Amino acid sequence: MFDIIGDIHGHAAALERLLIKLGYELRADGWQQAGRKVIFLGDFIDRGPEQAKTIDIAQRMIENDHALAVMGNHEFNAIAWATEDSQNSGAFLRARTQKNLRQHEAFLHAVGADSRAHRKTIDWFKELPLFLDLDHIRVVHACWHVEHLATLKPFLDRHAVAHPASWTQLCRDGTEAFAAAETILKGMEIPLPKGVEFTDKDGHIRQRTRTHWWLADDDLTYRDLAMVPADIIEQIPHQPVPTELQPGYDALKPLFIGHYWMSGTPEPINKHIACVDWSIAASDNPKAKLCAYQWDGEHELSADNMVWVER
Ligand SMILES: [Mn+2]
Repeated sequence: MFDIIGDIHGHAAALERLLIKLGYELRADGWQQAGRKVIFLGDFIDRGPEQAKTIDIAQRMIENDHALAVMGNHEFNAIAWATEDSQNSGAFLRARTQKNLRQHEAFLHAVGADSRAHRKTIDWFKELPLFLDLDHIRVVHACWHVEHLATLKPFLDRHAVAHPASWTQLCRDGTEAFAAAETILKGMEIPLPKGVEFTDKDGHIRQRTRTHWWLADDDLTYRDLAMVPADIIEQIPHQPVPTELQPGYDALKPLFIGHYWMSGTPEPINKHIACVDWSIAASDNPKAKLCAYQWDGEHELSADNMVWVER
């Protein structure tokens, strides 16, 4: 049985408290519990204070068969930051701009930029599967999108990127492979109807919105589907959304996702999907939580199985 743990972002102390709460013990070969395994949802790094330690804990659990993991968008970005673009000499797959550096510099500091430890960590990130489709549950960082998963398939071996050369394609904006990796790791974005835009909290004008991608219904409107802050939702019109922009979720197996910085009291999104990211790295939230879902084989998910610690 599995304990699915959400985005950690370098909060190793909270991770250890959560593992204890879930019944894991620290032994010579890492944290473990007979009969159970952890599944990490990705986003081990960026933002938090103990990123190297977080990686160490997860890596040892995985190596000793006490855990599985999928990749988060922060690991994907870390790979792209560290990987030279084979088609543009001197450039990297993620542009080394000031903005991208700011997002990533705590990690670079933690491992030592361009050090051996950095390279080893990136090699480990590259081995992480982009999703898991197990016998009874599914796991992906942000969005289970059947067509995008199919697009990624030729690049993968046991759900991890098979060939080093594939990173160039997966990171090339404008390709189908890039759109697929973006969507499953960062969630689905759709264009708003023609002429509709909104201003986000940073003052940027947006013509696209993140979505509650798991919803699907003939009557759904852009306002139903848009995932924007409460003070912005009124700017999104109640206009029907074309059904091809609603992947929905088939609910054949329970699905676990992270990524969405939930707040409030942890509970599943619905009977078939639980988001286990409760914003441990949100510095402005005194109730920031690291959360897990204790899965015991049930087909319908329950709020009773959400377990968490506060920062
Ligand atoms: Mn994320």
